[in-house]
Amino acid sequence: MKQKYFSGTSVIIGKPNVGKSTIINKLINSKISIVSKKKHTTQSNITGIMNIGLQHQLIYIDTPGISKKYVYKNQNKTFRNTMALMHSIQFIFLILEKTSWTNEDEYILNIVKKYLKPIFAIINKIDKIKSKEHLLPHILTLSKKHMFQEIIPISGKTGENIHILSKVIQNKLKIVPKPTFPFDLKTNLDIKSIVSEIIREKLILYLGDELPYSIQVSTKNIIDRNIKTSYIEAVISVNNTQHKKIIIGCKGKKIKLCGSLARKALEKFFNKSIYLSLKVIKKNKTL
Ligand SMILES: Nc1nc2c(ncn2[C@@H]2O[C@H](COP(=O)(O)OP(=O)(O)O)[C@@H](O)[C@H]2O)c(=O)[nH]1
Ligand SMILES: [Mg+2]
Repeated sequence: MKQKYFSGTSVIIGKPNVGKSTIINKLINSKISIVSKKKHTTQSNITGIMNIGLQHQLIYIDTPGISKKYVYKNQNKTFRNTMALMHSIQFIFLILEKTSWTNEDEYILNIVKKYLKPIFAIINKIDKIKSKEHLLPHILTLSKKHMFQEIIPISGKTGENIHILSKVIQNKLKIVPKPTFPFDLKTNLDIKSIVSEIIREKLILYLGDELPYSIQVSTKNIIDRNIKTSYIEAVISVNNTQHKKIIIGCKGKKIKLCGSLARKALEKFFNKSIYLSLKVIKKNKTL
């Protein structure tokens, strides 16, 4: 008899900073998407894969936050990319923050409900809700906004209730003739992209609001020197000399510190010693 597979893709959407990336990392138990206090950290759609046994594959897509002002300008490529996904996914996880429901949430709901896919309202950051008795009336209010499949309170940070997200879709998966991704993958990102994202996260963390949004990190080489050590070479591209100065800092102090934070995070990720070489260049200039 032919082997059957079950698969389903959920897109994780919401305003910036509601915890979308934290949730995908927790779901697949691996850091594939950048988390930060700064808005608009996630720049592209990132796929996380959760395999259950050898037949069930739950695919999650983390997306950049949707912001009314960017959509209005209609020049937002990331928004268009997210919307392009809507036809091929099965479930929508609309991430909301604590007991709030804002105009932006309403706006996002109105956009995504047009795709007629089941929408789950996910109330994130419940660890920050002081009086839990506010939760129930909020759930009631939400249930009047839309026929949500379910309304689920969770904490991406502590992991509370996170398993419910996979449970609710597990018996709604569709039968597919072959797995969408190989069963040993956790993400479709290649290893160089993951390394670049880890470095970008540390730059955001350390440079905060000073950091220009336009920077790009690109990992050029990952060379295994031996089983215990790898050499990684990455390039940070910036738009102009001013941005370059910001990142390098006085006597190279900033880039050194960011490099050291990134190296530690990479050592944790690879579980080996890392020698990290970071270069800052102006865009369109080859090395
Ligand atoms: N207390 C708390 N903080 C959270 C939770 N989820 C995310 N955060 C924090 O919220 C901020 C934004 O998270 P992030 O995942 O980058 O949000 P995104 O922009 O929606 O992807 C970060 O500082 C996270 O640590 C949560 O469940 N509880
Ligand atoms: Mg994010």
